[in-house]
Amino acid sequence: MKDQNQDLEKYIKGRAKAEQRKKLQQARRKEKPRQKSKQPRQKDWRDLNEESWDELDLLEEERIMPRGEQQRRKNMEQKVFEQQDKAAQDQDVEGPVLAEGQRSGLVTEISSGRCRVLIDDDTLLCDLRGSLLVVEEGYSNPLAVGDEVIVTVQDESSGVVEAVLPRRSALVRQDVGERPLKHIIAANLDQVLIVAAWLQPHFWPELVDRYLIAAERNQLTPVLCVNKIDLLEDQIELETVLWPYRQLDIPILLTSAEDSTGIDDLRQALAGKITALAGLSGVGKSSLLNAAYPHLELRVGAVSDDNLQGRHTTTQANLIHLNEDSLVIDTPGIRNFGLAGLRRNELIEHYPELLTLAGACKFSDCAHKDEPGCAVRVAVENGEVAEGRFKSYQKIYMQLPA
Ligand SMILES: Nc1nc2c(ncn2[C@@H]2O[C@H](COP(=O)(O)OP(=O)(O)O)[C@@H](O)[C@H]2O)c(=O)[nH]1
Ligand SMILES: [Mg+2]
Ligand SMILES: [Zn+2]
Repeated sequence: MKDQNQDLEKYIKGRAKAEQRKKLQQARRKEKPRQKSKQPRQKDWRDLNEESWDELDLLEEERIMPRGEQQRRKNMEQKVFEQQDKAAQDQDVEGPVLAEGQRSGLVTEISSGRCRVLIDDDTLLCDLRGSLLVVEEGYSNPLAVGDEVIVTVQDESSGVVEAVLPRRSALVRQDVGERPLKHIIAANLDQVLIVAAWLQPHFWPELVDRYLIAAERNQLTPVLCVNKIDLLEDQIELETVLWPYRQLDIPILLTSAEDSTGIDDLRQALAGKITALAGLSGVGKSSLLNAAYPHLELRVGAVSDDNLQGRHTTTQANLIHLNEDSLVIDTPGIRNFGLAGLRRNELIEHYPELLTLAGACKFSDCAHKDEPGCAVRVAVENGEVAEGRFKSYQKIYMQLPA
């Protein structure tokens, strides 16, 4: 009973925060009444944007909430509190409790219409309540791996998911289709562990940068892990590749699953967190987790295909329990969704070292290719900016819509 109460307590705290937020917003609105009658000029639009960014910065929680989550949260609140009231009446006890026969748990796997939910030490195969299957505002899927859910338990191995508890964060990709829907890859993540190999396969800066952008766009902390460091021959070569990332203050782990270099650091980086794993097949993700947590016995040299949907689910997230309070979510599809919705002119915001230079370019719309007076190119030629970063910027730029 205690765990369930904790979930609801968390929920109530969330509601209190939402209240606070609303009050703050109302107060701000009073302070700056809208001038509806006036035709908006370009500048007014800009002011409005700036103001809303301001607000987002102030309200950390809001910032990490995906679009549409607010409405979902409202609906959820209603459901949970109705449930709570009913349960409290039925059982005549104080404080919030789940309804009879309901438990809360963690979604560990998903396939269309069904999922696995971990409740204490049991995994239940669950159907989704019909009302959940209705496409939610802005989302193409009702729940994701990492979601905390309320389940009506049917027997020791099955149940029905009734509701999804509010998410702390979500890794989302834009769905291709007529409507601008978002697909939730995984929920409640804290960070992204970007795993690259030094060799076999060769370190690939463009892919690392793509993952960094994906992390940033989802408000997740990145950690860069360079594995197979046992294959390194030239330390200077490594540091040349890594210095732009060190300058960006991205935590970097140098590891080897082969000789156990950096495995303690890795364990420490993962402790108490829910971490999304990103990295090419073969860089050593499974080997690293095995080295850090030998009980896992993950298959090495295998593409993760042993889930509910079989081998076709290359974009399906997969949840791995490291220990009591540390989880990893393997997200094979991350390479493809990180940049969805990003436009060319927004890309440079993800390259802070280039962004600070761009202001000094001769032309304000400089694409930093071969324009005269390009400050970015000059800085690259002078070695002030890492060439690898500039190259990846150019490559990704060309792949983005204008
Ligand atoms: N030399 C070396 N090989 C490694 C290391 N880590 C993994 N490998 C090898 O790389 C291959 C792929 O490893 P795996 O863990 O399956 O990669 P994953 O696809 O990212 O999960 C296997 O043959 C491993 O033995 C390492 O640190 N050093
Ligand atoms: Mg693997
Ligand atoms: Zn330029």
